[in-house]
Amino acid sequence: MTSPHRRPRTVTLAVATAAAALTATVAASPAATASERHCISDTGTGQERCFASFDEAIAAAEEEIGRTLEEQERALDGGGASLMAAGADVIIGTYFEHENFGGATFTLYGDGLCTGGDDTEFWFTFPSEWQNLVSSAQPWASCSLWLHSGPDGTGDRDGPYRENTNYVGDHMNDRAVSTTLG
Ligand SMILES: [Ca+2]
Repeated sequence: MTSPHRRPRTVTLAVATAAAALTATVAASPAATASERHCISDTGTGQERCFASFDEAIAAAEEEIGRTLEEQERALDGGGASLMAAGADVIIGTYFEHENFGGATFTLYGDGLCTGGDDTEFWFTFPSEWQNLVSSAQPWASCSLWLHSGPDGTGDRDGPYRENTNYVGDHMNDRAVSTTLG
């Protein structure tokens, strides 16, 4: 045991400094927390738009694909043949910040009519502010969703999430950097 009193003192100072830094950050940008963001992105272009509510985000995604979620669901119930023939865009899935579909949301849309099998048909790397955040997921169309700890579908993965998943599981919770779709 050499100088038992030094270490705890150092730790206390570090914590105090971190707390001060956190206070300063919060004071500087009170409205910019990730939990207030509801974003949509095109899988092809990666172009992202964000809104204040999930409803607004979904409405914008519906406008992008030219069809409401309800209409999409009806088309998919019929086997999706009409969508596939038209080369239509679909709303693919939503990724949530918290368990039970809570917090900030990130919704993907694009020409992603998947077979729902085990093969990866395409991947998408989340924008940096959406990485290491996802805790629940909801597929809207025919794609199975996987989550990966690395970019471009690399690293550890978990899935497939084929149904509404209120918790992605301990393996990939708050670790996803990219998603693959199949
Ligand atoms: Ca989370």
